[in-house]
Amino acid sequence: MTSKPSTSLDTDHAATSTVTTERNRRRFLAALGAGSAVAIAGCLGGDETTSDPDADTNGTADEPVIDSRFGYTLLADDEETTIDADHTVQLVIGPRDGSPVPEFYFEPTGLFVNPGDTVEFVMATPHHNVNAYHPAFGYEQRVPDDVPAFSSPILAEGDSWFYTFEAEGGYDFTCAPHETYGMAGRIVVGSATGPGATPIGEAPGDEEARSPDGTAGTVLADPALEGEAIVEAEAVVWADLAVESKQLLQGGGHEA
Ligand SMILES: [Cu+2]
Repeated sequence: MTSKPSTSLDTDHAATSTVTTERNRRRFLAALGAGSAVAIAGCLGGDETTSDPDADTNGTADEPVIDSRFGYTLLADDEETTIDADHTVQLVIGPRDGSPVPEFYFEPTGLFVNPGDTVEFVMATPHHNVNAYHPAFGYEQRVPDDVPAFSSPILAEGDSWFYTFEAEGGYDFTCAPHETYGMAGRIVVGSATGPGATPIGEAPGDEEARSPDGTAGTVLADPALEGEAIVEAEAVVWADLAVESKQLLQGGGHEA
């Protein structure tokens, strides 16, 4: 009925905060999991069977799984996880002659791998992703049949994303934030076959399927990135592509 003085309200608020903090602490302890609880119980009770390997939850049991849809993201500050990759591709931002708009590219831009090989995509610069040209994303199909619509998150400098290329054939992919600037690449797995080996704009897809957009389309159409050329060279670097293939078609800076 009577209004409380403000100091009382403050005290109530402080008490509520304390309760909330305590609840969060309990949730945190619960989140540590059964393995930790066993370890703590072992300490308190003098249990001598603490050598049970199942009680050790400190990461050693968690083998990284490279998902066929989401790959595996390894953040730069994760110093405990290591994954063996067969190949490395850098995601790069570099200067562009005669334009303030930089070049965005995969290095190497074309790569040959064997079926089952794992590729580490290294964020040499920030704010990129790896994004398949897949019908589920609204594109013409430029990956082998039955390959999931794989993509990485948009990542920060120093992060890595791992993907294992299982099915044989050509795989085209882009960096979604920088597609129109020409950031696209091609990996040939085993042989230059399948939908990804067809010319740009001629791969399977419904009427509304988009082809690689902007400069990504001209980059992927560069003769140096033809499937057989990649098989021959094993790696095609950005400098191997013609200057005309890299010219900006959208996003400014293009001069006829
Ligand atoms: Cu990018």
